[in-house]
Amino acid sequence: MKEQIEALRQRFESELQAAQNSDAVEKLRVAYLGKKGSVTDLLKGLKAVAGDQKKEMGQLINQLKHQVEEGIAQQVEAIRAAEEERLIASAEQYDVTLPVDQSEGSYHPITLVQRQLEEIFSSMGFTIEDYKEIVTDYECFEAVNIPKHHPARDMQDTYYLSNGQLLKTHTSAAQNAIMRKYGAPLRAVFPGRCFRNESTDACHENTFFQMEGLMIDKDISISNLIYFMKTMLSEVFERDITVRLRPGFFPFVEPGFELDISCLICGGEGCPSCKNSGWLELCPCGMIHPNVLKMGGIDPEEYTGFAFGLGLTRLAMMKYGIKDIRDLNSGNLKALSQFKHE
Ligand code: FA5
Repeated sequence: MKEQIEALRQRFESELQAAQNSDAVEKLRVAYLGKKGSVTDLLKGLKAVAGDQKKEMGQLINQLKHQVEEGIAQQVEAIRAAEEERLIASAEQYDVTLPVDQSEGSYHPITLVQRQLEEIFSSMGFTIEDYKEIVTDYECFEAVNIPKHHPARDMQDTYYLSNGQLLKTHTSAAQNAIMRKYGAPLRAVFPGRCFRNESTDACHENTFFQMEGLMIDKDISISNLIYFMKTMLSEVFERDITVRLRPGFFPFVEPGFELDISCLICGGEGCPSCKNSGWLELCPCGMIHPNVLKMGGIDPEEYTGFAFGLGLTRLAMMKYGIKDIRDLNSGNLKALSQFKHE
């Protein structure tokens, strides 16, 4: 049997040398290690070997088996490396000294409206603030007067991290930190990406942008709120647009309003972009609730203020006539590269 094992080893070595592609190596594997392979046959034949030689023959066959396994693995790797080399050598050669394509890129429409708004609010004395996307339950809800189990939370289901933090559902999540950072008087806007676990349609996305605004000072009233909203909208759209203000409930403002604009896609007739109502909810707002001021470290006896939460993504839709909000996150350059900074 010893000679038989040695003969098989030599045959394997020469056949392995000859196997120069993965199919041939696979055939070899089956021929030696498969159910009916030569090595397997040898192992089966051990039964017939006399007791005193069984151990030695068993060891020799196992050595051969390992040699075959290793040889096959090495050959597979060698073939893969050779194939890679071949591909690299035959790949198209690039000339790194050629000039780059200098055709102009473009800003995302949301970036354009955000920058325009930042300019408008800066000119009215507001600072521009940045804030995190991952926030605590306290920042997103409790600090804006939405305690645990409050029904207002149902409107803002979101994505939770295993440590209890969450992706912010609205830019109002930064109100508390910004009040604490600057105190009163305060004028600030803070744009940001928001996330909600909701089904998407032509005017709802699960990821969208808002711009929050806060103005806090002595004697701030609803007239100030209306003035700033009107100024902002007329500057953004650079034309007359029809707006309506109606009561709206948000636990962090009292009184609260919904500010809608007449849909500019359908001219108010009703279309999928405005859920066929002719109006688009754009900028809820209201007078900051005393509890929210208190939690922000500001004395509500001394100061009052207004807050708004502008839907930046929807504003971009209206300004640029984009019918479906989902186009804005599509990454489709054909659609998105049409918008240049005017
Ligand atoms: C809020 O998020 C409040 N934090 C806004 C606020 C701030 C009110 C300060 C009062 C004072 P609301 O859930 O309605 O409210 O969202 C505000 C705006 O964000 C909406 O009017 C809309 O323009 C935009 N928005 C909300 N959900 C989506 C969505 N899924 N897709 C796109 N835009 C959305």
